[in-house]
Amino acid sequence: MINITRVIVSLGIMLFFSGALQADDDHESGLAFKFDLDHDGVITRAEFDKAFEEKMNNKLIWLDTNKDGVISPKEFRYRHLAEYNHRWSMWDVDGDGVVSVESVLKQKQDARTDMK
Ligand SMILES: [Ca+2]
Ligand SMILES: [Ca+2]
Repeated sequence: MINITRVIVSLGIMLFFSGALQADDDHESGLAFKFDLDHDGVITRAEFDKAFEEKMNNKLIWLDTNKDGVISPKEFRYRHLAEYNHRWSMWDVDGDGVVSVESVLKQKQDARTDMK
């Protein structure tokens, strides 16, 4: 029971942070395409639910690095630390250990402009 509780708590934390970090327009449009499983231009609730299930199952598999069926806090931290380190290396281009909020916002804006 303790492990199940841990997984549920971890999932809640994971969903909160992934939502907080990725909730922007690009992410929403990406999700819309992903959730339209049969690519007919319409997302049904059934497609939405199925896409969510697949996404969560894939994420659970990804998080469970030793494949024992339990996601430990160490595994959870390990996977997300890699993502955060990658993000930091993208932000701190000159490697001086400091980034301005303005430069981060500018990078995001430049990335959007490049995509257009
Ligand atoms: Ca569809
Ligand atoms: Ca595990």
